[in-house]
Amino acid sequence: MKPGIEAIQFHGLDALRLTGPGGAQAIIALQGAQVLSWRTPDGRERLYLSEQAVFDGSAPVRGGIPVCFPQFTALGPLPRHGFVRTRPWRVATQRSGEDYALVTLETADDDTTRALWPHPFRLELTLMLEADRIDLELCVANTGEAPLAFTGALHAYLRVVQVEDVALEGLRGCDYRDAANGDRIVRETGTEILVEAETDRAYFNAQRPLLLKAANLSTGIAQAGFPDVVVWNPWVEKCAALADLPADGWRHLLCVEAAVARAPVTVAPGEEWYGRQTLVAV
Ligand code: TA6
Repeated sequence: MKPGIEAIQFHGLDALRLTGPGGAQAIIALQGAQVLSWRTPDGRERLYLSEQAVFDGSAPVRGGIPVCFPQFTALGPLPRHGFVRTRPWRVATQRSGEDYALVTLETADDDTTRALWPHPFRLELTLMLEADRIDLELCVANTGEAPLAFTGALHAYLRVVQVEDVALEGLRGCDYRDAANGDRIVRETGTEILVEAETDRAYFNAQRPLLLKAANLSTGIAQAGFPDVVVWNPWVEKCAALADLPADGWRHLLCVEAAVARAPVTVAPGEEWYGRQTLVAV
């Protein structure tokens, strides 16, 4: 099948299905510019999407790759993880070639966003699908006349068979804020991170590529522009408290997020900022 892009409905949401070389597939919803599925040519689904996710726009969809902007988690007065997750985005460009399919979605400020946050802005999210990888690039354009400061993330939910069996490499030596343990700052000394309890860590200035070792769902993870990496798993109790996750949801997901999670990034009037996350099936 040749690479291409088609408009579909996915759980009632307007979405695009990208087909890449070898039958790779990705689905991105116009709500939130949220990637909701990524399948490699071997047919394996690589992203976690909760079977209890809400698709009616009343809450962000639990899973896939939510775009968090202009606030990461509760680091400010805005709704948690900002306000673009439930916003309608529109298709700006779409194209495909022999070995890729690519789509750019965009959204901008309006009365609703300015009531919460006084800044004119335009966001573009570009998804590029190739045989064994996806690239997501977020562009933040300051279309106003004053500087704009933001935090945020590409909050990727990676699917794993059993989170207790995975190891994440590449964060040794980084300091992290441990939100599951009173926000203390800790230096990572392990070569591999194992998930054995609730884990909610923002690793600062984490610039090396990461490797999620997870049997037949192993993934290489790289980022640019985003300074920080967030690693999140709610574990048993937090998972039980989240209505849009099944009781065993925690076991099948590990969020590895390209983030601006420590200090806000400032974009000058008329300027643009770019951040990218690449996921490669290995
Ligand atoms: O990125 C980690 C985190 O901020 C966690 O603290 C956790 O609550 C998660 O994101 C999910 O946030 P959400 O608003 O989607 O429930």
